[in-house]
Amino acid sequence: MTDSNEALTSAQLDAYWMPFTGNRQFKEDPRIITGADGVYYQDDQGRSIFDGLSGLWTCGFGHNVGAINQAIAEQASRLDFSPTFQFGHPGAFKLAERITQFMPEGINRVFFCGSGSEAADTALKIARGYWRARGKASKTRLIGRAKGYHGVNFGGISVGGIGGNRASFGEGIASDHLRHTWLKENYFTPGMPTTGADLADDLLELITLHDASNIAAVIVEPLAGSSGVFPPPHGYLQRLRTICDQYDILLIFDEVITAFGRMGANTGSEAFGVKPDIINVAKQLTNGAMPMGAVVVDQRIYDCFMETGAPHYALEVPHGYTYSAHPLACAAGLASLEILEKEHMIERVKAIAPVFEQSIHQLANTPSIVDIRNYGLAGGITLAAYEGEPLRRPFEVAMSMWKKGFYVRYGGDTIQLGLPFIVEAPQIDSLMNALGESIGECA
Ligand code: PXG
Ligand code: PLP
Repeated sequence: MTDSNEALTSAQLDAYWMPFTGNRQFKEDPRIITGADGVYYQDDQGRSIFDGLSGLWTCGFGHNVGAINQAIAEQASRLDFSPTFQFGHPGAFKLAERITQFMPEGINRVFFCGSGSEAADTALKIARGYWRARGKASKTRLIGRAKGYHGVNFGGISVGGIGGNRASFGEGIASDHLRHTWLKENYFTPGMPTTGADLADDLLELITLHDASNIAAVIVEPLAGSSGVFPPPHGYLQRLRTICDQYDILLIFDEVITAFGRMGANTGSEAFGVKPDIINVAKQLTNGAMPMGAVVVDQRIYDCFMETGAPHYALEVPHGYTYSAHPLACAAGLASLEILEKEHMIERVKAIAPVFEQSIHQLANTPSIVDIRNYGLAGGITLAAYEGEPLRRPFEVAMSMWKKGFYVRYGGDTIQLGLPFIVEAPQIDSLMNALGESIGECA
């Protein structure tokens, strides 16, 4: 067993370079998760811990979901791996078609990859390739947004807008950034901020600077998740869409967190009423049970690649990953989308989201909270910095929560919540009570 309760040796602790982790602190005081069921984890001390981020925004249906586990096991016994370069297996085609049923009309061609980061770089390459196929090869620059997160690969960090994730790694690819939409006047607004739509006009300034003939695409998260949960201001995404249409720029929605239910809709696109040209998904696609991402494109983009006049046996896109459309991931995806639909997960999110909204905003008067934001089952709390140590308070709060039996995510100056879709009101209550206490302790 890889997850037995036997204590890890220091050689084992030392050997693993943990991702996005303070390795030195962790290894002094390890937090080891050994099991999970429903909305709870078990740790190596036998404690039960409420999962306040659905894994890493992945496990909306809770953990240890029988139908998903079974689908993976059955697939493994039939076909463990199959090449997807020049050959295919049924699950890939079935899942592609199934995904399109959750996408806006016309966004119906699916390129598989292994993660949200791979989805970001894939989408950016497709955008550049599209303009080249259309004879506009100078359209290469990619526009992101401050506070944007598009994973950790070179394309993703170039358009990404979280300083810490870029600054350590030198030159990226040609990009530029819109300002973020976090305005003081909207602090503590439940749901979507009322003002800020005009920030989309930043794109006009970037067009003046770079010229539309040099810009391939704009990529944004419809709701910025990772940097602390920032719902879009009313009208903002509409305005971006209008400008992209006016200047022939592709609009990419990175929906790695927002697709498949968390917004109380199939996608953020549906929740906010704006249709992009490309939608990136990952995480909830397999309920986190297998790594998988996908880039779903408007059919006219796919058709453009098919119609370049190259011989019919030629590759249209020299791009793909060994694990693109891995059979086990496809099986997990098909089982997950079945659950999303048959168990009315989106209706459950819609029903519980108002309880979450009310509950998180009850923390508003807690000292050292600067702002609270929410939409669907995503919430962000910005905490005041200790003098000269902006990152310490969220870390202390999350550690205090862990001791109390709650897993919440901390990053930058925020605490993030991404509740499981199956959460119940009393669980939200206990979570918020504990959070209020923990923030109070770190005042
Ligand atoms: N795009 C978006 C919008 C994401 O949220 C990625 C791309 C990258 O996906 P991968 O699968 O390569 O990690 C993400 C991932 C957090 C948190 O604490 C968020 C993510 C990952 C881990 C933690 O909010 N988002
Ligand atoms: N590096 C080497 C040496 C490889 O042979 C391959 C794939 O064949 C890769 C990287 C890319 O790996 P992946 O397709 O899993 O992204």
